[in-house]
Amino acid sequence: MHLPNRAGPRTVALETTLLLHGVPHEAAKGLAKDLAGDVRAGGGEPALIGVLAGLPIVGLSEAELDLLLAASAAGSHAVPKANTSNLGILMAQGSHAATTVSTTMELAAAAGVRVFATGGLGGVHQGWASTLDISTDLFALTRFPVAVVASGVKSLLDIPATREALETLGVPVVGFKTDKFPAFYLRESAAGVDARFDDVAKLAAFVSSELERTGRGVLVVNPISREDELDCAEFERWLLQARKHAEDHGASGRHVTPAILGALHLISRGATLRANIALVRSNARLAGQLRAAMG
Ligand code: PSU
Ligand code: MN
Repeated sequence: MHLPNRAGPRTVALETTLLLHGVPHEAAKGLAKDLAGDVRAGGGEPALIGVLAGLPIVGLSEAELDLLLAASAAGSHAVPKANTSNLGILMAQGSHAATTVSTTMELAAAAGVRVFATGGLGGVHQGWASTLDISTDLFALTRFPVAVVASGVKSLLDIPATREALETLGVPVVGFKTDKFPAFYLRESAAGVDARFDDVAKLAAFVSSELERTGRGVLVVNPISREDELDCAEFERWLLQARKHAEDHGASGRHVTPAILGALHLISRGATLRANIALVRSNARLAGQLRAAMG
C-alpha cells in the first residue's frame, strides 16, 4: 500500500491512540498541539496518523482530529484502538480508528515516513503466561522500517520479559544518553540497551543506515527527565491499586492498557498523567532532532 504523506519533508509520525485512549479527553487536544510544536522545535514536521471513516490518513488536519475527538467523547468505543490485526477490518467497515504504535508504524511506512515519536511501547503484560497478552507493537518493529522514539515500555508491563522478547525478535534497541532500558515513568529498569548514543548526528547516521539495511524497525529509547520522573515506591503502590481497579472492571485484551493508565491518572491525582505528558513531549522533540539530522 502506498499512502500520501500530507506533511512533506522531515516528517515525524505521531499516533492517535495515545491521544484518544491514553490521556483524559480534556487533555488530548492541547497535547496534540504541544507534540506538534515539540516536533517542529526539534526540526521535524509532525504528521498525526489515524483512520477517519475507513480512510487511513498520514497528517490529520486539526478539523479531522476534532472529528475524532468529538466521536470519542460521544462513546469510548466510537474510535476503536487499531493494531495490525483489526486495522484492515475497521477500514473495510468505514469505521474511525485510533492507531497504536503497531498501526502508526504500518501507515507511516506506507507513506515513506521513517521516524515516529510516542510515549511507551506496548509489550509483554504481567501474568503473560496465563493470558499471553503480548502487544503487537513488538512484532511491528520486525516488519516496518520506522525508528520509534519511546521511553521504553510502560511500567505496568513485565519489563524483563518485554526486553527479552525484543531481543528474541531481533529488534535493535538503542539508548539516547542511557545504558539502561527506561521504564516509562522511571528513568531506568534493570534491563540494558544494545548500544548507547550521546550524539543526535551519530544516532541519525546509525538509524538511517540500519533502516535502509534491514527494512525493519529500530527502537530508540529516551528516558523521562530527572525532574519529571516518579518516585519508584510510590509508583509501585499506585500500580497495585490501578491493576486491581482494571481487574475489578473486567478489562481484558485491548482495554487493559487504557484501563490501567486511566486508573493510574486518577489514583495518583494526575501525577502519572503529568509524567506521561512530559516524557512523550521530550520524545517528540528528540524525534524532530533525529529526523532533521537524518537529512
Ligand atoms: N504511549 C503512551 N500512552 C499510550 C500508548 C503509548 O504514552 O496510550 C499506546 C500506544 O498506542 C501503544 C498502546 O501501541 O498504548 C499499547 O497498547 P496494547 O498494550 O493494547 O498493545
Ligand atoms: Mn494487548
